[in-house]
Amino acid sequence: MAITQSNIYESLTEQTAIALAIKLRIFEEGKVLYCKEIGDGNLNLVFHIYDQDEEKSIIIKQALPYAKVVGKSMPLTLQRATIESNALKLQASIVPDLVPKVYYTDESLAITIMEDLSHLTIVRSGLIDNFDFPILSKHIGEFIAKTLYHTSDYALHPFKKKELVRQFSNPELCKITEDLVFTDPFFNSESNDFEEELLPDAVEIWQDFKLKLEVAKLKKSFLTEAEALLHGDLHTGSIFADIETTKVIDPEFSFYGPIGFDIGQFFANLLFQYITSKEESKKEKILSYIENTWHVFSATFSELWKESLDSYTKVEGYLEYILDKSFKDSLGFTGCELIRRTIGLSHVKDLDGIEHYDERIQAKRRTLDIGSFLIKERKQFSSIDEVIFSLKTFSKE
Ligand code: SR1
Ligand code: MG
Repeated sequence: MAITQSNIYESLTEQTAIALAIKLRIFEEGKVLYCKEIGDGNLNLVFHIYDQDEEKSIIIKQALPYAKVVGKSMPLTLQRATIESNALKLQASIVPDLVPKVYYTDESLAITIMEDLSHLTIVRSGLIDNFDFPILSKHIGEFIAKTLYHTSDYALHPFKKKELVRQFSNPELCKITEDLVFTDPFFNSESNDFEEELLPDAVEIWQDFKLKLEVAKLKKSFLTEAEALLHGDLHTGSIFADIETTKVIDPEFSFYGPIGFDIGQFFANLLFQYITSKEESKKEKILSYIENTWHVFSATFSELWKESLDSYTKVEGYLEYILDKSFKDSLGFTGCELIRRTIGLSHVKDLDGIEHYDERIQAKRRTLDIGSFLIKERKQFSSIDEVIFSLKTFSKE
């Protein structure tokens, strides 16, 4: 992978993206190239470039100096492109089959050129369209367990671990999560965004001091526990998949945080489909994805734990303590993600895509209720089966 610093930053257009691909000789000389900007995320430009015979294609991802979803009033560091490409590179050394290949990066232009995954489906859209992803939970359970274990103090020499903590210091993107996930939705903040009908539900959240105390504890974990290198934004829009392949993309929010965070974000984004689906069989399938993700995560992590050279990992009960803490934390983080995607700044199409207005409001109310419940009651749960049982009971009430 080449990394250069040869250019002055300028945001690309479809034409200049093609010119860059030609300059870098990524395609055979003389081929006619086509390009389309396909970015539908909140922050970046994404160019899909392919040749006339559709034999070769690439993705050029470029960070903008501001958050696309808000505009120039929300400036944002270009350094996130470097964090993202370094995280992809590190993840590739641990789980090469579960991340896209990086071909080239340019820090000054804030670009990463990578494998085109457009033959796969973004999991959020696929789930909304009722696709099956039979291997997804196994792959994500492994992705989380392996990337987190291998970047933690359980696996690394303390000097290496601290060097990585420094390398992946990501204050601006962490601040987005601190505000948008942990703070704004729980207060009457300007950034919040919800339908008028949900105002009484939002006010109930803002006045629920038991809930806010628990969110404060979760935010404290996020702020202070440099346990492992997280993906940092592991929602279903950050995963491409089909029936046999899974690729995790977009780790620009990567930083050292608590193990439960990635798990919680993934659980929450699956739960949107559990909450909005009307079909019993689909609801069961979503719950089975959640259950299996946890089982694969804990089994894989426990297996890797045996390799640890840290003396304390041999002490009876320590692994169980780490797993139990991560499990309870993950339920709390799930709740925060459910609530923020409902009344906070950045929404999801699982909820906003429900065309019938009353149905959408009802789905959002259920999301807020489940979110608050998981945050407040997370410590009661000691197994994923209990959580699944409780979610089923919750839906019937
Ligand atoms: C202003 S950025 C909003 C959200 O988009 C990203 O994908 C993260 O989830 C962030 O919170
Ligand atoms: Mg993203």
